[in-house]
Amino acid sequence: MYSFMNQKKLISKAKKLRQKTFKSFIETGEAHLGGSFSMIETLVILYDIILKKNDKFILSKAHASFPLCLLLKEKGLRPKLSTHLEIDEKNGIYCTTGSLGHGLPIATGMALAKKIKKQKGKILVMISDGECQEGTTWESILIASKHKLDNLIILVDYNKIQALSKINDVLPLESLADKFKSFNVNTIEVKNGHSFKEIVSSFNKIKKYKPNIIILHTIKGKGIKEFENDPIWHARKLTPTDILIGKKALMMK
Ligand SMILES: Cc1ncc(C[n+]2csc(CCOP(=O)(O)OP(=O)(O)O)c2C)c(N)n1
Ligand SMILES: [Mg+2]
Repeated sequence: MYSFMNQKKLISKAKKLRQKTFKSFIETGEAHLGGSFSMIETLVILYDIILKKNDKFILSKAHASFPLCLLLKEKGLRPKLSTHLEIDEKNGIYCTTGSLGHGLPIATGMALAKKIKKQKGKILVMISDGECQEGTTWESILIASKHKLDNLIILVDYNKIQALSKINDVLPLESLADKFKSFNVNTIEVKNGHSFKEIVSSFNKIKKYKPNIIILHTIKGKGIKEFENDPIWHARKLTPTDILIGKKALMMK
Protein backbone atom coordinates (compact mmCIF):
# COMPACT_ATOMS: atom_id res chain seq x y z
CA MET A 1 0.00 0.00 0.00
CA TYR A 2 1.32 3.39 -0.95
CA SER A 3 0.19 6.30 1.18
CA PHE A 4 1.35 9.77 2.06
CA MET A 5 1.37 11.45 5.41
CA ASN A 6 2.06 15.03 4.57
CA GLN A 7 0.16 16.62 1.71
CA LYS A 8 1.48 20.07 2.59
CA LYS A 9 5.04 18.85 2.05
CA LEU A 10 4.15 17.50 -1.40
CA ILE A 11 2.38 20.72 -2.37
CA SER A 12 5.41 22.70 -1.32
CA LYS A 13 7.76 20.39 -3.29
CA ALA A 14 5.66 20.75 -6.44
CA LYS A 15 5.56 24.53 -6.01
CA LYS A 16 9.35 24.68 -5.60
CA LEU A 17 9.92 22.40 -8.59
CA ARG A 18 7.75 24.62 -10.80
CA GLN A 19 9.68 27.68 -9.61
CA LYS A 20 13.07 26.04 -10.21
CA THR A 21 11.98 24.85 -13.63
CA PHE A 22 10.74 28.30 -14.59
CA LYS A 23 14.01 29.83 -13.36
CA SER A 24 15.95 27.39 -15.55
CA PHE A 25 13.79 28.29 -18.52
CA ILE A 26 14.70 31.95 -17.99
CA GLU A 27 18.41 31.19 -17.52
CA THR A 28 18.80 28.85 -20.50
CA GLY A 29 16.40 30.65 -22.83
CA GLU A 30 14.75 27.29 -23.57
CA ALA A 31 11.26 26.42 -22.39
CA HIS A 32 9.14 23.34 -22.96
CA LEU A 33 6.83 24.76 -20.34
CA GLY A 34 3.50 23.10 -21.12
CA GLY A 35 4.60 19.47 -20.98
CA SER A 36 7.00 20.09 -18.09
CA PHE A 37 4.33 21.60 -15.87
CA SER A 38 1.69 18.97 -16.70
CA MET A 39 3.72 16.21 -15.02
CA ILE A 40 5.18 17.98 -11.98
CA GLU A 41 2.89 16.38 -9.36
CA THR A 42 3.50 12.90 -10.78
CA LEU A 43 7.27 13.42 -10.76
CA VAL A 44 7.20 14.55 -7.14
CA ILE A 45 5.20 11.49 -6.12
CA LEU A 46 7.40 9.12 -8.09
CA TYR A 47 10.59 10.32 -6.43
CA ASP A 48 9.07 10.84 -2.98
CA ILE A 49 6.91 7.75 -2.60
CA ILE A 50 6.85 5.26 -5.44
CA LEU A 51 10.33 4.52 -6.73
CA LYS A 52 12.28 1.94 -4.75
CA LYS A 53 15.92 0.80 -4.88
CA ASN A 54 15.76 -1.49 -7.92
CA ASP A 55 13.23 0.55 -9.89
CA LYS A 56 14.08 2.62 -12.95
CA PHE A 57 12.18 5.60 -14.31
CA ILE A 58 12.34 6.57 -17.97
CA LEU A 59 11.04 9.86 -19.27
CA SER A 60 10.07 9.15 -22.85
CA LYS A 61 8.67 12.66 -23.44
CA ALA A 62 12.13 14.05 -22.85
CA HIS A 63 11.45 17.52 -24.20
CA ALA A 64 10.13 17.96 -20.64
CA SER A 65 13.49 16.96 -19.15
CA PHE A 66 14.10 20.05 -17.02
CA PRO A 67 11.94 19.22 -13.98
CA LEU A 68 13.27 15.64 -13.95
CA CYS A 69 16.90 16.79 -14.06
CA LEU A 70 16.26 19.38 -11.35
CA LEU A 71 14.59 16.78 -9.14
CA LEU A 72 17.49 14.37 -9.62
CA LYS A 73 19.90 17.17 -8.70
CA GLU A 74 17.97 17.64 -5.45
CA LYS A 75 18.60 13.94 -4.76
CA GLY A 76 22.34 14.58 -5.04
CA LEU A 77 22.73 13.25 -8.60
CA ARG A 78 24.33 15.24 -11.41
CA PRO A 79 22.44 14.78 -14.66
CA LYS A 80 23.21 17.18 -17.48
CA LEU A 81 20.46 19.79 -17.73
CA SER A 82 19.46 19.77 -21.35
CA THR A 83 16.34 19.43 -23.43
CA HIS A 84 16.23 15.72 -24.30
CA LEU A 85 18.14 13.13 -22.32
CA GLU A 86 21.26 11.11 -22.88
CA ILE A 87 21.82 7.86 -21.04
CA ASP A 88 23.72 8.43 -17.77
CA GLU A 89 22.81 5.59 -15.43
CA LYS A 90 24.81 6.74 -12.43
CA ASN A 91 22.86 10.00 -12.52
CA GLY A 92 19.41 8.44 -12.88
CA ILE A 93 18.98 8.67 -16.66
CA TYR A 94 18.48 5.09 -17.81
CA CYS A 95 17.72 5.72 -21.44
CA THR A 96 18.44 8.21 -24.21
CA THR A 97 15.12 9.83 -25.12
CA GLY A 98 13.81 12.82 -27.02
CA SER A 99 12.85 11.23 -30.29
CA LEU A 100 9.26 10.50 -29.36
CA GLY A 101 7.91 6.97 -29.47
CA HIS A 102 11.09 5.23 -28.31
CA GLY A 103 11.00 5.33 -24.50
CA LEU A 104 8.21 2.80 -24.18
CA PRO A 105 9.73 0.23 -26.59
CA ILE A 106 13.02 0.43 -24.68
CA ALA A 107 11.25 0.26 -21.30
CA THR A 108 9.34 -2.80 -22.51
CA GLY A 109 12.61 -4.49 -23.49
CA MET A 110 14.13 -3.61 -20.12
CA ALA A 111 11.11 -5.02 -18.26
CA LEU A 112 11.22 -8.21 -20.35
CA ALA A 113 14.96 -8.59 -19.69
CA LYS A 114 14.38 -8.16 -15.95
CA LYS A 115 11.69 -10.83 -16.05
CA ILE A 116 13.87 -13.31 -17.96
CA LYS A 117 16.80 -12.69 -15.61
CA LYS A 118 14.50 -12.85 -12.57
CA GLN A 119 15.76 -9.44 -11.43
CA LYS A 120 13.99 -7.36 -8.80
CA GLY A 121 12.46 -3.97 -9.47
CA LYS A 122 10.08 -2.29 -11.86
CA ILE A 123 10.45 -0.16 -14.96
CA LEU A 124 8.29 2.96 -14.93
CA VAL A 125 7.97 5.01 -18.06
CA MET A 126 6.21 8.31 -18.70
CA ILE A 127 4.87 8.78 -22.20
CA SER A 128 2.87 11.61 -23.73
CA ASP A 129 -0.51 11.54 -25.41
CA GLY A 130 1.27 12.60 -28.60
CA GLU A 131 3.20 9.33 -28.36
CA CYS A 132 -0.09 7.44 -28.19
CA GLN A 133 -0.52 8.50 -31.83
CA GLU A 134 2.60 6.52 -32.76
CA GLY A 135 2.68 2.87 -33.82
CA THR A 136 5.64 1.97 -31.62
CA THR A 137 3.48 2.59 -28.55
CA TRP A 138 0.91 0.01 -29.58
CA GLU A 139 3.52 -2.50 -30.73
CA SER A 140 5.17 -2.25 -27.31
CA ILE A 141 1.89 -2.79 -25.54
CA LEU A 142 1.20 -5.90 -27.60
CA ILE A 143 4.58 -7.27 -26.50
CA ALA A 144 4.18 -6.20 -22.86
CA SER A 145 0.79 -7.84 -22.78
CA LYS A 146 1.95 -11.09 -24.39
CA HIS A 147 4.75 -11.40 -21.82
CA LYS A 148 2.50 -10.33 -18.92
CA LEU A 149 5.02 -7.68 -17.90
CA ASP A 150 3.67 -6.75 -14.50
CA ASN A 151 7.03 -5.16 -13.76
CA LEU A 152 6.22 -2.45 -16.31
CA ILE A 153 4.20 0.60 -15.30
CA ILE A 154 3.31 3.03 -18.07
CA LEU A 155 2.24 6.55 -17.14
CA VAL A 156 0.45 8.61 -19.77
CA ASP A 157 0.51 12.39 -19.44
CA TYR A 158 -2.88 12.93 -21.06
CA ASN A 159 -2.84 16.71 -21.40
CA LYS A 160 -4.87 16.62 -24.68
CA ILE A 161 -2.32 18.70 -26.56
CA GLN A 162 0.54 17.56 -28.81
CA ALA A 163 3.11 20.01 -30.10
CA LEU A 164 1.14 22.98 -31.36
CA SER A 165 -2.33 21.45 -31.72
CA LYS A 166 -5.09 19.84 -29.69
CA ILE A 167 -5.06 16.06 -29.90
CA ASN A 168 -8.72 16.06 -30.95
CA ASP A 169 -8.04 18.28 -33.95
CA VAL A 170 -5.09 16.24 -35.18
CA LEU A 171 -5.79 12.59 -34.37
CA PRO A 172 -8.26 11.83 -31.57
CA LEU A 173 -7.40 9.11 -29.07
CA GLU A 174 -10.71 8.49 -27.37
CA SER A 175 -11.47 6.28 -25.75
CA LEU A 176 -7.84 5.90 -24.76
CA ALA A 177 -8.66 3.79 -21.70
CA ASP A 178 -10.80 1.39 -23.76
CA LYS A 179 -8.02 1.05 -26.31
CA PHE A 180 -5.50 0.05 -23.62
CA LYS A 181 -8.01 -2.30 -22.00
CA SER A 182 -8.55 -4.05 -25.32
CA PHE A 183 -4.80 -4.77 -25.37
CA ASN A 184 -5.27 -6.66 -22.09
CA VAL A 185 -3.54 -4.11 -19.93
CA ASN A 186 -4.67 -3.16 -16.44
CA THR A 187 -5.80 0.39 -17.11
CA ILE A 188 -6.16 2.89 -14.30
CA GLU A 189 -7.46 6.41 -14.84
CA VAL A 190 -6.62 9.44 -12.72
CA LYS A 191 -9.28 12.07 -13.31
CA ASN A 192 -7.21 14.85 -11.80
CA GLY A 193 -3.57 14.27 -12.64
CA HIS A 194 -2.57 17.11 -10.32
CA SER A 195 -4.17 15.60 -7.21
CA PHE A 196 -1.60 13.93 -4.96
CA LYS A 197 -4.32 11.81 -3.37
CA GLU A 198 -5.58 10.52 -6.72
CA ILE A 199 -2.14 9.86 -8.13
CA VAL A 200 -0.95 7.95 -5.06
CA SER A 201 -4.13 5.88 -4.85
CA SER A 202 -3.81 4.93 -8.53
CA PHE A 203 -0.62 3.05 -7.65
CA ASN A 204 -2.64 0.96 -5.19
CA LYS A 205 -4.75 -0.32 -8.09
CA ILE A 206 -1.78 -1.93 -9.82
CA LYS A 207 -2.34 -5.60 -10.62
CA LYS A 208 -0.15 -8.64 -11.05
CA TYR A 209 0.23 -10.76 -14.20
CA LYS A 210 -0.50 -7.83 -16.56
CA PRO A 211 1.25 -4.65 -17.62
CA ASN A 212 -0.22 -1.60 -15.90
CA ILE A 213 -1.09 1.76 -17.38
CA ILE A 214 -1.99 4.87 -15.45
CA ILE A 215 -3.68 7.52 -17.57
CA LEU A 216 -3.26 10.90 -15.91
CA HIS A 217 -5.70 13.55 -17.08
CA THR A 218 -3.59 16.66 -16.82
CA ILE A 219 -3.48 20.29 -17.86
CA LYS A 220 -0.69 21.42 -20.15
CA GLY A 221 1.04 24.40 -18.54
CA LYS A 222 -0.53 23.69 -15.13
CA GLY A 223 0.39 26.27 -12.51
CA ILE A 224 0.29 29.43 -14.61
CA LYS A 225 -3.39 30.07 -15.34
CA GLU A 226 -2.61 32.45 -18.22
CA PHE A 227 -0.66 29.71 -20.00
CA GLU A 228 -2.82 26.66 -19.21
CA ASN A 229 -4.35 24.54 -21.99
CA ASP A 230 -2.88 26.70 -24.72
CA PRO A 231 -0.89 24.81 -27.39
CA ILE A 232 1.31 27.83 -27.90
CA TRP A 233 3.05 26.94 -24.64
CA HIS A 234 4.51 23.73 -25.97
CA ALA A 235 7.95 25.26 -26.58
CA ARG A 236 7.51 29.01 -26.70
CA LYS A 237 10.48 31.13 -25.69
CA LEU A 238 9.67 33.37 -22.76
CA THR A 239 9.28 37.07 -23.50
CA PRO A 240 9.89 39.65 -20.74
CA THR A 241 6.10 39.93 -20.27
CA ASP A 242 5.74 36.13 -20.03
CA ILE A 243 8.45 36.12 -17.36
CA LEU A 244 6.55 38.70 -15.31
CA ILE A 245 3.27 36.76 -15.63
CA GLY A 246 4.95 33.46 -14.76
CA LYS A 247 6.86 34.81 -11.77
CA LYS A 248 3.71 36.32 -10.34
CA ALA A 249 1.67 33.13 -10.78
CA LEU A 250 4.44 30.99 -9.29
CA MET A 251 5.04 33.44 -6.44
CA MET A 252 8.68 33.99 -7.37
CA LYS A 253 10.82 37.01 -6.69
C1 LIG B 1 9.82 11.38 -33.36
C2 LIG B 1 9.63 12.83 -33.02
N1 LIG B 1 8.90 13.61 -33.82
C3 LIG B 1 8.73 14.93 -33.51
C4 LIG B 1 9.33 15.47 -32.42
C5 LIG B 1 9.16 16.97 -32.12
N2 LIG B 1 8.28 17.13 -30.98
C6 LIG B 1 8.77 17.47 -29.77
S1 LIG B 1 7.59 17.45 -28.61
C7 LIG B 1 6.38 17.07 -29.72
C8 LIG B 1 4.96 16.82 -29.31
C9 LIG B 1 4.62 17.25 -27.94
O1 LIG B 1 3.34 16.80 -27.52
P1 LIG B 1 3.23 15.54 -26.62
O2 LIG B 1 4.05 14.46 -27.25
O3 LIG B 1 1.82 15.23 -26.36
O4 LIG B 1 3.99 15.97 -25.30
P2 LIG B 1 3.48 16.88 -24.07
O5 LIG B 1 2.12 17.38 -24.43
O6 LIG B 1 3.46 16.00 -22.90
O7 LIG B 1 4.48 17.96 -23.96
C10 LIG B 1 6.91 16.96 -30.98
C11 LIG B 1 6.12 16.63 -32.19
C12 LIG B 1 10.10 14.61 -31.59
N3 LIG B 1 10.69 15.04 -30.48
N4 LIG B 1 10.23 13.28 -31.91
MG1 LIG C 1 0.50 16.10 -24.88
